[in-house]
Amino acid sequence: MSTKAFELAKESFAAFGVDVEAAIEKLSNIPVSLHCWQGDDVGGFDNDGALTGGIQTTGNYPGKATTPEQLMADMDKVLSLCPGKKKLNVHACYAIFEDGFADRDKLEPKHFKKWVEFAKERGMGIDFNPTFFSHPMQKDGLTLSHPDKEVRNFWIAHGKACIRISQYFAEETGIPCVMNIWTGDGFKDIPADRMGPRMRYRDSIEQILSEPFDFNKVKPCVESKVFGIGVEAYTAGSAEFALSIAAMNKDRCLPLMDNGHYHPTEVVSDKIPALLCFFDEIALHVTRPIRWDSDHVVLLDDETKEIAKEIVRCDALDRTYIALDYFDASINRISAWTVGFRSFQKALLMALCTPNALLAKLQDESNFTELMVMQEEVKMLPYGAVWAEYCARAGVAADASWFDEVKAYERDVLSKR
Ligand code: RNT
Ligand code: ZN
Repeated sequence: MSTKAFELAKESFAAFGVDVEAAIEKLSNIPVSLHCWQGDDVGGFDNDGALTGGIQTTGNYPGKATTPEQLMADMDKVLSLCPGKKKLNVHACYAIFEDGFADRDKLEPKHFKKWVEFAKERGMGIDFNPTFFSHPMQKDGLTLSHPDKEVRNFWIAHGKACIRISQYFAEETGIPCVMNIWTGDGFKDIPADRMGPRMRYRDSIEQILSEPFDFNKVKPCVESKVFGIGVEAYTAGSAEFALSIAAMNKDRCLPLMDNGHYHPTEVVSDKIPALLCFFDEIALHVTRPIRWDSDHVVLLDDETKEIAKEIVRCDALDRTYIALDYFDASINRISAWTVGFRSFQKALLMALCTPNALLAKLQDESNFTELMVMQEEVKMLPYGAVWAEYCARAGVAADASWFDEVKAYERDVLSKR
């Protein structure tokens, strides 16, 4: 069934020693975690919907999901428009209360039963996130690093509850659950004590990690951030902090890098191989930073391609947990979700079709002139024909015709909400 264009592309790539059949096969087995929070602007179901605590969505495009059923239906639409292997990424604030409300420190596996059913029916694993924001116990912008022990204990209990829920997800699905700890803890203006909050943050995370779990099944991570909205001067979970805590607790914790969380000229693509020299496994949030915002929809831009390339050429596809993390409330959310997922699929496909060994050889031979020539040359290889074939085999549109379905869904479903 493959097209003439694909057959020709295959030959073009083969001339560089690239086996596109192998690339397609590989790509269809790389799990990429699809975050539920693009569907409702990080609202969740356990609070009044106001997003507080260092992150913000902007825009109010009509039709956002307000119930678990709507969110799941929307996500299903996205899944049907994207090729590739998906994993589900859920935040604790998306608990579904069938027999009464439970606060964050009292959450149990049963509050996520519906998500397990959803994931299992679709053959997906689940990743999880304690929600350290949008809650009254986040006091003065602080959670795990708050000076008041009562506040910290509430959030430590939340973290431990989430470890138990993560273990449940892993056991139910048979797929490891990445559990990511991110807090917006920090200060708007110049602090008088930078170390105190970090010492308390460290202690709280270590208490959470003391909850028993099987590290083969649950992969706790700590995500760093350079600054947040309303916490511009200082964040407790800085890059050095998060990396160090993961390094000091290597038998139970991974570092998580979100490429929207660094100074603008720093790139996560360069940090990936650095971390892989020291950690067996790492985790990523793939996003797109723009000025002060860390969470624009992922596109097929240079850094996205470079991130995918590093994962592939470090041979780290099974050492890297990939999750998407963006939320745009100003455009059709189904479309935003889909563009981001498809863009990262394209980036991975391009990385897998790049003659990485050939290029690395030129570098090792210090043949930098030819390396530059070849790096430019491979940019024009016919990736599009391979993408079209990959999508055809996955039963999804290769071109933008998927957007017709989004328009129909907007007309028939979203606009009626
Ligand atoms: C925020 C972090 C964090 C969140 C999610 C919702 O800057 O990137 O990962 O986006 O937990
Ligand atoms: Zn993130």
